[in-house]
Amino acid sequence: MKIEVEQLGDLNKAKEAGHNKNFNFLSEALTAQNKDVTAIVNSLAEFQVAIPSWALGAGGTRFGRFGFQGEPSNLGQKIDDIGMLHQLTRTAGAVSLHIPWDVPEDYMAIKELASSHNILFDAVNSNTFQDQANAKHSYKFGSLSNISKVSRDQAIAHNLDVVKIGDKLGSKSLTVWLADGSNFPGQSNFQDALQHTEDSLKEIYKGLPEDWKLFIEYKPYEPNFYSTVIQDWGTSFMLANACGDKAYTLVDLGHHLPNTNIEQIVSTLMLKGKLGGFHFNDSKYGDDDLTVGSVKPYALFLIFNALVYGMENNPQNPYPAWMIDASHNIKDPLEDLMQSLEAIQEAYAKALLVDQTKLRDAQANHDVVTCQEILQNAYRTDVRPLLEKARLNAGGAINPVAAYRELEIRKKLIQERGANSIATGL
Ligand code: AOS
Ligand code: ZN
Ligand code: ZN
Repeated sequence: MKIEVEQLGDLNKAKEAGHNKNFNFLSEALTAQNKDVTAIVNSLAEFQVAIPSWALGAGGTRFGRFGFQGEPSNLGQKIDDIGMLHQLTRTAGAVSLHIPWDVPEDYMAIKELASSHNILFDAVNSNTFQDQANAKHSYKFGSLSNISKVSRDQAIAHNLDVVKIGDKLGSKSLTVWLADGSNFPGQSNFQDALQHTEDSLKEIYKGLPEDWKLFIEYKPYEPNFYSTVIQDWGTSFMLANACGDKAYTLVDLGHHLPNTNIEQIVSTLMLKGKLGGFHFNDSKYGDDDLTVGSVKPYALFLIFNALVYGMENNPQNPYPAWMIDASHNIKDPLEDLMQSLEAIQEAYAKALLVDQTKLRDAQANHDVVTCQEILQNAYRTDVRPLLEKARLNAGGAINPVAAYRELEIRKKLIQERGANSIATGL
């Protein structure tokens, strides 16, 4: 399945007049507000989000999985799917591999395939939340936190293997997400579990190449429902500090209890130079992994406002690694990912419109109403023509979802791969 440049050009031609009209109108309005439209469009074009190798299938829940036809059944096909997403959106220029679900068989071939699509290898993800086939020791009662040293050592060794695999592909970071915790009060000793986790992470950290980063993800509950060892950003931050300069906290938007002020967490971490990675999704209740921006777009904008502020004012914080961590359940995974990418770019563009100087002044004058006006003026602007322009400049589609449908890509994937191909993933 390959989209020809001419095909895309023809689709864009049909939409170009409408796009130009909307873009010129918006551009004039923003220029009148002293906004540098070209700079914003360039920032949007530069913003790239990694696609996880487990997100190209339909996903599902523990109650069942309704497959989507034409799913990629091997890593090469997954990278092809991401390449296609990238060609249409120009925003998906990286893949985040899950090990062991997506260990390359032929490293050279996979690297070549990725580079033919202009796809980089972002953070690699380890998996100590399942027992792998032929595993000697079980993670039923934890991995890096396990009371038994042999299980901990096995989990440490797995993470170091993942680093080796990532290193061969050009990845520069390892993401550790632990399911470790307990299901019932009294089941585990909180202090021992935390201490074991810290010691194990330090072992992994020791094995990191000099130019690598370690991202420590937190989550309040699930799959353990009474306690989770790395339950919140504070625990992750503490562990990252215990490891050293190359260790950072990773924020996943779905990993907070309802109504948590995530933008404040982002600000705190960036001030301290410890926000390393970011997983985008949306949720109504918990770690729902819904399409980005589908439930709480204003919250996403406020989070982006904190991210933009941090990127502009916190040189102590590295440029964060962005990834979509969503599940699609009943949607075509590729269409869903395009909707997520659009929502991310939209929130980013709106955050770039916030007049930070005026906001500072209004804050200094305790003009609370103006503070809110500044944020909401930015949020209420329809920025989609800016996104279209960024894509068009880079050779992408004015409207990716429409192009995907007009080109009948899913139909062609089913013809190529068959109706029953199933992708590995969550
Ligand atoms: C789990 O809830 C986390 O969001 C992880 O980031 C991720 O989905 C998992 O580690 C898959 O590898
Ligand atoms: Zn995540
Ligand atoms: Zn999650």
